[in-house]
Amino acid sequence: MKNVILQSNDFTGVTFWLISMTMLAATVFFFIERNSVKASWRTSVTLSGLVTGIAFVHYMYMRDVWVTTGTSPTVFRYIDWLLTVPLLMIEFYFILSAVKKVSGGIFWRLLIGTIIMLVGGYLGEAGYIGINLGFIIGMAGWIYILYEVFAGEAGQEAKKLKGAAASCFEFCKWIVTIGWAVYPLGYLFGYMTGSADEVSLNIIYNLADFINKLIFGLVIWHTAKSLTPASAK
Ligand SMILES: *C/C=C(C)/C=C/C=C(C)/C=C/C1=C(C)CCCC1(C)C
Repeated sequence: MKNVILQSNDFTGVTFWLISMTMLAATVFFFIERNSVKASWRTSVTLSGLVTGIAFVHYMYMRDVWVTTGTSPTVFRYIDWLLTVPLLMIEFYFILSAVKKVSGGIFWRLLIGTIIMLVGGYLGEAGYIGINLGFIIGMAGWIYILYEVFAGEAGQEAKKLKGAAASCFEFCKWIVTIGWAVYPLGYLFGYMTGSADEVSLNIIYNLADFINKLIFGLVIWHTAKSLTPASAK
């Protein structure tokens, strides 16, 4: 218990503070803005607000733990992930259904695949099952949902989209491929091989969350806004 207040040279601690504040601001923003977009896009913007709202509360806790103890176990993050990651993933269903009629199967496959990915990772990281088994289950879940948005039914439906909705789906698809790769890499280097230290790991996770939760939400909001005719505002 060396630091009980935030130290000015504690860069990781500063990023915990920055992210918690921006998550709060984003939450307020998304909930106010949801009423200014076309009805078919409101659920998507609401989900974005829920994601940043849950992350905000969770970051406040991780931030305090970090400042007082100088650590923030990755297992803590799973509490946030178990709620926010499924909400992010079902955004693909809501992007599609904002512009066309799509089957509910897409929704369930995205939700279930995401939960398998997270539960596998959690069980592995918390020590309930083997490290490798947890990683394999987690990777299988991730590959399954990537398949769904690239080549599965969701991916096929997305090919029929046009304009802003098409670019939105495309952008979100790459976020869950490249932006999300940080977390399995964290599992690999932080937990399986132990070669990444907690300071760098937490900075990277904090930055990744900023992109994967906040920028992701902003792109959806921006798309919703651009597809809302002036008369409907
Ligand atoms: C806002 C938080 C986000 C977007 C967190 C995403 C987390 C993942 C994509 C985690 C994925 C994992 C694997 C693909 C395999 C190993 C276990 C996980 C859970 C770290």
